[in-house]
Amino acid sequence: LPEPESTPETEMPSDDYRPPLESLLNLDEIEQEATKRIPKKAWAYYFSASDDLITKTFNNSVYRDILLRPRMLVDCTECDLSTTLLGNKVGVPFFVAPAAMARLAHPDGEHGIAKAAARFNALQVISNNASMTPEQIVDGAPSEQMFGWQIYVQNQRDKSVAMLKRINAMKDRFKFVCLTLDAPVPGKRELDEKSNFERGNNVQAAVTNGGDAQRPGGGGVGQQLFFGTACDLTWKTTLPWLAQHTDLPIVLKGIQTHEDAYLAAQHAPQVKAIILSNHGGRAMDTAPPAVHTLLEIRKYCPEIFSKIEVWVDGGIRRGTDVVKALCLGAKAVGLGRAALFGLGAGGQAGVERTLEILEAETATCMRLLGVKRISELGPKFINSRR
Ligand code: FMN
Repeated sequence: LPEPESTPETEMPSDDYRPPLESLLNLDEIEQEATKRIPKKAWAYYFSASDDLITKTFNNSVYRDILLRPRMLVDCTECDLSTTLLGNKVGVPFFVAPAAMARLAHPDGEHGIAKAAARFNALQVISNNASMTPEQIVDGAPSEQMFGWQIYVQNQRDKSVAMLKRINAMKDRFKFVCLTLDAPVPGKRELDEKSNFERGNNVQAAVTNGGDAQRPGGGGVGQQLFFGTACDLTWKTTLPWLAQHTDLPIVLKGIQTHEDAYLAAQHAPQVKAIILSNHGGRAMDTAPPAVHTLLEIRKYCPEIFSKIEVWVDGGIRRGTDVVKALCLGAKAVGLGRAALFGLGAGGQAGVERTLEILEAETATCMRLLGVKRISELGPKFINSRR
């Protein structure tokens, strides 16, 4: 036998070996690469979820139990992933969900995510607690690129009103305000606590958007990253208050039951969409994955699909996950950690790689199903026995 050219030892990559981004083939590999590259505290902040991570784990596994029904002998030469969200054309049916403090992963931060999203004409929802100002993030974005701005209503309402004014002034860029409902108090994220990620230190340095980064008192259990979010929001008072301070359509994020989805739809047309979300398992542990809420809505109040758009997020890792959610009635799916880990793996280029993989996987899935356009997706492609 010929001698091997090198021994296995000499082929072992060194600790600081950086594989080319193209060699990372799926979102899990990108997360693994980011895990090696980003500071431990940033990793703990991104990775962590509440209590026993039951909801987070379920988010990540739930799509595996849904099976697809591919049809044969359908011409799939063409495959168009574009769709519309709130009447705006986007290139792909997935969007970047609001996630705080992207600069902890990489100096490109949310602006790097925006530039990556532009390549795919993907919607980006900017967090209330972003690590760059909304003006910095959208700076230089192509005019057709769609942004939304996410708000946590602050105890000091004047701070929220001031931010809403700033967003209103950029109405040409921001197509909606997204009110997050599912985290009036933070979940108990023990991994995050363990990492000694001190409030008022990294957080203050990272948050530059005028959000209320500091909340005196509290601390301890799950409190490290509490941003002064108000706990006294109600269906009766909060939506009229918000409508008073923004001209933009409202999207409600964090809906987890068909009852609340129904209530949200009662506020159409001001409320134009809901995001079924459990905050990536970071709020209430043992809350349902979004796809369960989607199924509840299909069963108990399917009429709301014609009144408002229903978006989902949580645990999207594969193109097949995207397609399954769309088949069950979601208009779009959001990426939380996937975008952050993409950034951690390689800055803007890492996010581009993440979106490129998901775009290619989604197209492959559609072609294998026998579908050319997003509008053709529906429950007939889902195996109802599961
Ligand atoms: N949701 C918000 O509405 N506002 C936030 O500021 C926010 N920050 C987040 C920060 C991190 C590190 C993570 C992981 C999630 C955050 N989320 C926030 C929740 C995401 O918008 C989204 O609902 C969730 O991450 C989706 O789950 P996935 O991470 O499995 O994709």
